[in-house]
Amino acid sequence: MMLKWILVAFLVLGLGLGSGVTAQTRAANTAIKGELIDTLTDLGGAEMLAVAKDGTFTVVVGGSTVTLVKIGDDSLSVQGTYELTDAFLPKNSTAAEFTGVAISPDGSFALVAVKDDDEANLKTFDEVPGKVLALSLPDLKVIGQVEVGRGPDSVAIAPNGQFAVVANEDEENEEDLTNLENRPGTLSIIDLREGPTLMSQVEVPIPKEGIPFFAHDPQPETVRISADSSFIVATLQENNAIARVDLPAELPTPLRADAFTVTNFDAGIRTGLGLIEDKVGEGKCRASAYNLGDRKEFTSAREPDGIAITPDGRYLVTADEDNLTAVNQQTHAGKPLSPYGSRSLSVYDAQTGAFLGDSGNSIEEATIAAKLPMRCNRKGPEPEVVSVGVVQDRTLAFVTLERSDAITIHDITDPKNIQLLDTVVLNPDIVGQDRAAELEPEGIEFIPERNLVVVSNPESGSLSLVRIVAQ
Ligand SMILES: [Ca+2]
Ligand SMILES: [Ca+2]
Ligand SMILES: [Ca+2]
Ligand SMILES: [Ca+2]
Repeated sequence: MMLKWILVAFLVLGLGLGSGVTAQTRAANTAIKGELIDTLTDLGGAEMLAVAKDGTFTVVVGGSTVTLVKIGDDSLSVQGTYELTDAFLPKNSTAAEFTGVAISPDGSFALVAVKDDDEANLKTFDEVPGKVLALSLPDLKVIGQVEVGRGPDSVAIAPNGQFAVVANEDEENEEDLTNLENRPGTLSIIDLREGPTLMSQVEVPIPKEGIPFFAHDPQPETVRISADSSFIVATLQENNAIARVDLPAELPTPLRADAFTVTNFDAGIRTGLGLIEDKVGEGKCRASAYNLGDRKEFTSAREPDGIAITPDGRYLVTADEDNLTAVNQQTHAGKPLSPYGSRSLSVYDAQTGAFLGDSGNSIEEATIAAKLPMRCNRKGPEPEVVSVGVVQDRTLAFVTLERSDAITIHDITDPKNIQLLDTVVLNPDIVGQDRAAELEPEGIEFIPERNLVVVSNPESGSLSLVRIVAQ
C-alpha cells in the first residue's frame, strides 16, 4: 500500500504536476538527456522525414523512395514503401527525386515534394516546375497531385488542415548567385480545403525588402507553420534571411498570392571561436587530438537551413548551417565573412524578427568534447535541421549535426541564456576515430507525446530513434 502511494507521488512529480514546485526549481533539479535506442538501416532514401501528430509513425523520403515506418517504444520498423513511377514525374522531366514530406493532422495522407532531377534540364538551368503528390496512409497510393514551383524542397501542412506550404528553392545556378538573370524562388501555398484529391496552389513571390544577400534570387529552404496556423516561416538560406508569411483571417477561394503578406528578416552574423584549420583527418583537426587551445576567432553569416517555431508561437529557432557558395569573399554590415560556418542555433522574436540569442560556441565544444568528427575549415559540425518541444516546462531545441553524426539538445527557455544539455552520438563507432561522418544526419522531429526524437540520415539511408529522459 505504502509503496503504491510512493509510486503515485513519484508519477505525479514525474509528470510535472506537483504543486508547490516552481518551474525554476524543477529546471535546476532536472537533468535532461538523450539516449540512442534504435537505428533502422537499409532505407531506400532518408533525406527528410515527418512524424504523425499522434507520434505513432513517420514517413521518410529520399531518392525515389517513400517509406512508412512505425515508431515503437524501443524500435523502428518498416510498414510499407512507395517508389516514384514515370507517371508522376514532373512534366518534361525524365528523372526526379523526393525532397520533402508532411503528414496531414488526421494522419490519413502525406504530401511529398517531387523535384526535377533531369540532368539535361539542370545542366542548361532549365529545371522544370516540380510537383507535390498526395499519398494515402497507410497504404501509400497516389490520391492527388499538383504542380508547384521550381525546385520544391521542404513541405509543411497547417495544423488546421486547410493548407500546405512548399519551399520552391529554384537554385538554378549555385556557382553564381550574383547573376541578376537568376530566377527568384517562391513559396507555393496549396489549398487543402477540398481534400488531397482536389489540391490547387498559388505561387507567392518573396519581396526583396529585408534580404541582405542576393535579394533578386530568394532561395527558400525549410518551411514551418505555427501551431495556430496563422503564419508560415521559411529560411532563405543563401540570402541569410528568414521570411515570415502572415495569412488572412480567412483564405480566399481560389487562393490569391496578394492575400498573403511576406516580411523578411535579416538572419545576421556571428563571431565565434573555433577550430578552423585543416580538414577532418588532417593535422590539428583529428578528432583524437582536438585541442581547445588551437581555436581561432571567425565571423560568419548564420545562413540558416532548418527552422522551427516554438509551440507558443513566440520564437523562431534556426539551425545555422551556413553556405559557402554564398559567403565567399562577402561582407555583411561592414564585416568580412569567413567560410567557416556559424556553428550555432539562433533564436529570434517570431513577430519582429529581432535576434534574441544563440548557442555561442557550445555546439562545437560539444563535438570536441565527444571526439566527434567535423569539417574544421568548412561549417564545423554543420548544424542542419532543428525541431523544438517542451519537456517539463523547459523549451528544448534538438539540432542535427551533419558532419558529426550527432544531435545536440539545448534549453532555449530563456533565449538570452541558451544552455547545452546533452549531445547524443548517433554513430558510436566513429568516436575518436579520425574518420569523416558516415550517417550525415539531417531531418529531425521531436515527438512531444512520447519524449522521443527521430532523425533521418541521408548518407547511410538510416533512421535513428532517441529517447529523451528527464531525471
Ligand atoms: Ca534561383
Ligand atoms: Ca539553398
Ligand atoms: Ca542544407
Ligand atoms: Ca548540410
